[in-house]
Amino acid sequence: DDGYRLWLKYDLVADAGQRAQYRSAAQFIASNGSDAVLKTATTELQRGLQGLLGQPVPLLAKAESNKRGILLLIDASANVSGSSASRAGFRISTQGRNILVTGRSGAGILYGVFALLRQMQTGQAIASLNISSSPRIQYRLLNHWDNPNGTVERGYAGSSIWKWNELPQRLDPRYTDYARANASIGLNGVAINNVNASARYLTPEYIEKVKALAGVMRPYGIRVYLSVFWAAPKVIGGLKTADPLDAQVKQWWAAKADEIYQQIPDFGGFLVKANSEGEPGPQDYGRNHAEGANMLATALGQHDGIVMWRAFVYKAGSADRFKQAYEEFKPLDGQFSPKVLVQVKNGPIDFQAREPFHPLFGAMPQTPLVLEVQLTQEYLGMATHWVYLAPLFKECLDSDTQTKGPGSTVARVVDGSLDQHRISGIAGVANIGTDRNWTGHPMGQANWYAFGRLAWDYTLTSKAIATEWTKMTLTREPQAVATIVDVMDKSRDIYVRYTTPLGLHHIMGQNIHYGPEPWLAEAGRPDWTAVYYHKADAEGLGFNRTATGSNALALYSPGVQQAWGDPKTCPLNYLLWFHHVGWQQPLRTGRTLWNELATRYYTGADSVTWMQQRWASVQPAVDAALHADVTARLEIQRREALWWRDACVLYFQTYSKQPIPVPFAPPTRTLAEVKTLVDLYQLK
Ligand code: BDP
Repeated sequence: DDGYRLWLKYDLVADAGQRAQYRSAAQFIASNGSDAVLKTATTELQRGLQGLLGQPVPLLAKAESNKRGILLLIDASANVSGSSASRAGFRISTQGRNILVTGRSGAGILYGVFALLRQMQTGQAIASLNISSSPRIQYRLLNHWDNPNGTVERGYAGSSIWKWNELPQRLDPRYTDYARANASIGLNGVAINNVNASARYLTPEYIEKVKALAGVMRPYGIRVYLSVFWAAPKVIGGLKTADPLDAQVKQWWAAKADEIYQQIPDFGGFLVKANSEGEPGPQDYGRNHAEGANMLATALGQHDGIVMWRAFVYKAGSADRFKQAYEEFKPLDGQFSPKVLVQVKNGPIDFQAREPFHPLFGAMPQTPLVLEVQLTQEYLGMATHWVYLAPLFKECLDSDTQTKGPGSTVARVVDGSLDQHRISGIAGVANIGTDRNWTGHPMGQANWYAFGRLAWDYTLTSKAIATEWTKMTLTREPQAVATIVDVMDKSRDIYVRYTTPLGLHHIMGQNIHYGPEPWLAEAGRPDWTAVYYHKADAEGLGFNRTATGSNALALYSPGVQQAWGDPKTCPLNYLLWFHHVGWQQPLRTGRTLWNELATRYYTGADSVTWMQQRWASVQPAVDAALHADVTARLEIQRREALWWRDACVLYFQTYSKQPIPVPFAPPTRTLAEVKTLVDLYQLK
C-alpha cells in the first residue's frame, strides 16, 4: 500500500455476512437533477460501492419498486439538523426499502454520500439509518503555503502539487484526487498559494491557470481562494503606491476582482498577510489593518467573496511578542466590513506544540474570527515524528475564553454562535505535497483527515476521529485499531514532554524550526531567539507574564486570569508560559520544578520506545510496506527524542546546577557534543 488512496480505499468488505447485508441494501442508485456536485456524489457512491461490495451497482433514473437501493435527492426544504442557513447539511434515513440521502444542495448530498460510505468502511450497520448533520463552520479551508516555483514553505511532503508550468493545458489527475479527499471530509475551500504571496498569481496568465484548477474543484463543492501580495498594484499594476485609500489603488483592486470573477464566477476571495514578517501592508502608508481589509472587501463589490485578513503580526520592539497581535487588532474591533474575517492562529506565538489559546478569541466580538491551525508539522517534528494533531486542535477549540461567561469556548467564537455572526471560518495550513502518500509521514494523513472532520463538527472527539481514520486507512482488526488509536491519542502529549514540557516554547532550531536549540541567544530579532522565551537564570525558568512581568495575562478575561495567574494553581501544561518558577519550587506533582522538568524529558523520550513497541505489535494487521515505513520513522523519532532530552536537560542544568534525578541516568554526551547536532540539520 503506497498510501495514495488515503482513507478512500473502498477495499472489499472482508466480513461476508456484512457484505451480504450491504449488497442487499444497495442494489441500485437513483438520483434527481443534473447538478454537477450531485453528479460527483453519484459517481463517488458507485465507485465506493463497487469496491466495498465487489460488484457494480447500477444508476437508475428512479427507484425500482421490487429492489432495495439508495436514493439521492436534492430537496430545498430538506430537514437537516443545525443552522438553517446551511445548504451543506444532509440527512440519511431509511425510507421503506430504501436509503434516502437528502440535502439542500448537491454539496449536501456529496457529504451525505461520503458519510454513508464511511458507515460501510468502518463496518457500521446500515439497516435503519437516521443521521442528520450540518457543518458548524461555514468556510472550511486548507491554506497552501505553495510558491510559483513549486516549493512549499514549511512543506515536508515533497513539492507543491500544483504544476504551474503545465497549467492550464494539462490537469494532473492528482488535482481531482485532492479535491475528492477534501470533499470527503467536508472541506469547501482552498487557498492555493503561500501567504507570503507572489504578485504573479494576479496576472492574467496565472488567473487562467487558477481558473483551470477551480474547474477541477467545483464539482467537489470546493471554491478557490488566493493569497494576495499587498503591493501588487505597484509590482504588476504599475502604480506608484499601494495605499488603500488611494483612488487608483482602489480602482486597480476592483478591476482585478472583476477580472477574476469573470473567469472564476465562484471565486472564494482573498487571504492576506500584511505588515507581518516583512510583508508590505497598509501600515506602510499610515493606514491600519481595517482600512486595508475593507478596501479589498469593497473591491470584491457585489461578488460573493470574502477577505480573510491574518492577525499573525508582531512588530519588533514591544516587550512581549505574545501581546502584539492583540494590541494591533483589538482596537479595530467593530471597524471591519461585513465581508472581512480576521484569521487568528490558535495560539499567541506561532504553532508551538502547545500554546494557550490566542487572547484575541473572545476579545473581538464584533468581528468574525477564522481559527488558523497548522497541519504541516513545522514545530512538531516535520515528517519524521508521529504526532496526531486532533488533541491540539481540540484543546484550543474547547478552551473557555469566559468572555461571555462560562461556556464561551473558542469553538463558539469561531462558529459565530457566541456573537451571532453571519459568517464563520476555519483554516488549516496544508501538510500535503507530491510525495506518493501525500503527507510524507503516513500518519500525517490523519491530521488532514481530523482537521476536516473537526471543521465540520468540532464536537467529535479526537479518539472517535482517530478510530474512523484508522479503520478506513490502516486496518479493521479490533485489537490493532485500539492499539493504534491509543498511540495516536497520546502522541502529542509525548511530543510535548520530550520537547517543551511544562509550558516551555520556542526553543527549537533556528530557521528550520527543527530539533532543540534552547541556547540560541542571537538572531535577526530578539523574539526569534530561544532565551527570549524560556528566560532561564540562576533562580529559575519561564516567562513571567503576570502583572509583575509582561502582564500578557491581562489580555484574558478575569476567569482565565484567575485560572492561570497563580503559579501554584496554574495548569502545569501552561506553567512556564506565564510564570518564572524557582528551580527548587515544589510543584503539585511532589517534585521540584527541576526534577519535574527532567522527569518529563526522560519519560517523554522513553514513551517513544513505548510507541515503537505498540506499533510493532500491530504488524500482522497492517500493510507490510507501510508498517516498515512507520517503523523506520519511529526509530528516527526515538533518536531525536533523545537529542531533545539531552540538549535540554544539559543546557538547563547549567542554570539549575541540580543533578539528574533518580532513577534516570545522566546523558552520556556533553552539552558541547549535543550542540553540534543542530548544525548538521542547519547545514552549517
Ligand atoms: C511561521 C512560519 C513562516 C510563515 C509564518 C506565517 O515559520 O514560514 O510565513 O508562520 O504564518 O510559522 O505567516
